[in-house]
Amino acid sequence: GKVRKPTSIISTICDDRGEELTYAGVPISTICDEQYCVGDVIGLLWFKRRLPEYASKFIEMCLKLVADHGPCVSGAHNTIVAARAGKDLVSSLVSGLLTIGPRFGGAIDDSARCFKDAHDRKLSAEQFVEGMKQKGKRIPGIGHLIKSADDIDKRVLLLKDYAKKHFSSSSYLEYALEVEKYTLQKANNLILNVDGCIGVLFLDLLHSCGLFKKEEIEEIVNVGYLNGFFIVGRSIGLIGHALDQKRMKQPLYRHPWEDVLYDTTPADY
Ligand code: Q5B
Repeated sequence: GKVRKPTSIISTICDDRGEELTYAGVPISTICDEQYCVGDVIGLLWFKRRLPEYASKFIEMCLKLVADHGPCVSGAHNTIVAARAGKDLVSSLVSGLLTIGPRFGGAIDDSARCFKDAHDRKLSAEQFVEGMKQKGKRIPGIGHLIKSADDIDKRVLLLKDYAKKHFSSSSYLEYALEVEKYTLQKANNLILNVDGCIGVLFLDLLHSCGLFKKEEIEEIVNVGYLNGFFIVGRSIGLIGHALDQKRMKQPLYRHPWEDVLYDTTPADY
């Protein structure tokens, strides 16, 4: 019989060989005719299935809410500096994207992992928080540089409200809110932040929508899909910042001397 030559690449999300491109088996004409939204397309290309409308809308809500948070955050700052150094759009964009990580915007996957583990092991909020402290680790998804219990992050409120209206279970969110109650006793800014809220709400969505087996949820959390929402969403704002600087023909940026503490005392080894 015929012997199939082993291929160098396996791809399971889209097929461009036929007359019409398909995303997870759905032709792009259907995607346009039936007005799939960007959340639906993410459902097909990341999760390989059609998500229910409320789930696709939730993804879009995450993208919209993280699209920008002003010029002062790490990502926008880097993008602005790169654009003002004359770099092209893609270089300015990636310069900002590369700041996304455990402290800034990229805490969604780790917060889902940590809260899932603590919730599933039925740790109390105190056991979880103090356990992380003993390990010398910060809780991903907790804390914010400018938002606090007195200056509530509207994005988090909107996400929580959406889940309350549309999700059939919010057990991970409720657990995270217990943790927040505990951390707020330590400091006013140790809130459940936007990364943490997206992380735990996505756990609730995956568990309650009835489309994912337990092993699939484990895989999604372990592989790390969820920072993708911040990366895609914030790209919209970072591109905006790069174009803004170019439109205004802003000159090369140089940080002012007076904002640097020059302490050049030789190290005392
Ligand atoms: N402490 C966010 O730190 C920040 C603690 C904690 C336990 C924690 C910090 C943190 C986890 C990472 C995370 C996502 C660096 C944030 C985002 C998107 C954004 C950004 C924007 C946007 C802030 C003071 C005391 C110390 C610490 C303790 C702090 N965090 N303990 N778990 N998580 N969070 N990142 O305020 O006893 O004095 O030593 O790493 O979730 O990135 O808008 O800016 O849209 O762009 O500088 O919203 O929380 O706190 O370092 O002065 O610490 O609090 O151990 O205790 P801060 P520090 P002690 S959302």
